[in-house]
Amino acid sequence: MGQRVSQPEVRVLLLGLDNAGKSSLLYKLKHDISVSTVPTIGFNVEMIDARKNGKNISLTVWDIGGQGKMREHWQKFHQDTAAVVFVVDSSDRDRLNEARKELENTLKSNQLRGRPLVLLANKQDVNGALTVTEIKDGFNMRKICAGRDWFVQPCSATVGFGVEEAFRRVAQMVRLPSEPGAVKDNIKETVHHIRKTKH
Ligand code: G3D
Repeated sequence: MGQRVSQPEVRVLLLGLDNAGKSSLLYKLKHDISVSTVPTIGFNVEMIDARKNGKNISLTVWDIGGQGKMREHWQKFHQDTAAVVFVVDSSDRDRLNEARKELENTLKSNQLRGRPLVLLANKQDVNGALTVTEIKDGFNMRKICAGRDWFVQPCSATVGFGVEEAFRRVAQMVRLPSEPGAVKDNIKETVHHIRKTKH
């Protein structure tokens, strides 16, 4: 953790419908490729080491969930977010439209304008799961992601494939705090802010 202090930190928001696999994904990250966690205050956050342009960076991945209490903080989260990872349950054809609407709404946020998006087509280990092409077409990705970088990554949070690749992709796509147009993230300030306003 000490080593990380001088590393650029960027915030990544992990979103998706309930049951899409967000917790499983964070669990996978925590146990396979991340080295520390900041648990407990109503949401999950993991710090992941990544490389960008030959430098070490930290991605702080926030799963703020849909709990009522956290909603008041959403705007703050959006504001400081450098990239969005949206998780889709590729095995749930019935909820594809609901997921698309959720994503579309998220991308309308002014604070997220121009931020890169990685869509995780999760649960690819399930027989009959929607393919990346089906999801791209079903979500009309070219249209809803106009004006931002985006990428669709097939993965399985339980088996483990595709997850590291996705976050490597995120690291490539984000702007670092030192780059023009970047957003600053400060995990300590945010945790402090939430603790202060929680009660
Ligand atoms: P959420 O945090 O987005 O709500 P969870 O989703 O991580 O809780 O996952 C919901 C369910 O989907 C869990 O099953 C979990 O094991 C399963 N799941 C998550 N990712 C995958 C995957 O890649 N493949 C498969 N086959 N299942 C996955 P349970 O049964 O525990 O509810």
